[in-house]
Amino acid sequence: MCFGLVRDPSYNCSMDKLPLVGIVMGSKNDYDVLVAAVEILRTLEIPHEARVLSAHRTPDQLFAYVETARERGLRVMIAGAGGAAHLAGVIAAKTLMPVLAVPIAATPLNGLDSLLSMVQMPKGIPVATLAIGKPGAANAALFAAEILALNDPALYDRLVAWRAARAQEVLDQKLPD
Ligand code: RP5
Repeated sequence: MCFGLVRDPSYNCSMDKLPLVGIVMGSKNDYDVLVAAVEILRTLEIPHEARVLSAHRTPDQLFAYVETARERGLRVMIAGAGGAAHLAGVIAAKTLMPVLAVPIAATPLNGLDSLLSMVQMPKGIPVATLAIGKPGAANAALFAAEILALNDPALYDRLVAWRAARAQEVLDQKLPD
């Protein structure tokens, strides 16, 4: 459930609070990658929503979504898409919220097409592009958390604990004899 202004049942909301992070993907098939972002946001207790919208196939609906995003409480956008991936750039063109882009390997070019489409934004419309695939999706969520933690000490503490746990995982690794 989502409280507040969200009435569209196609929104996938989380944590019974107004979402702070909006995840948009160009196809349901991209969710296999974007789920890595969802998992991080859940772990860090950051309210979020996820939705399928395509820059090419549903441009009007994408514009409508982005135009109301800030007034609905969203503060950071994560956009994942494959191929000629214009999703993040189009979102960035319509908002001043930070837009974090996740390139997805969805074509025979294995994500390089998506990476270059996202990273080569023209001066004036910034998009922060992460790595191709799940590592990029996870890092997009962590980056979103770092942005939100600037004004949320409790979230900052959760990030500190999350990173300490990752360090401990490495220190606990044992090599075979
Ligand atoms: C992009 O085209 C989507 O982001 C997806 O990665 C890719 C292929 O879309 P589908 O044919 O899987 O729906 O717009």
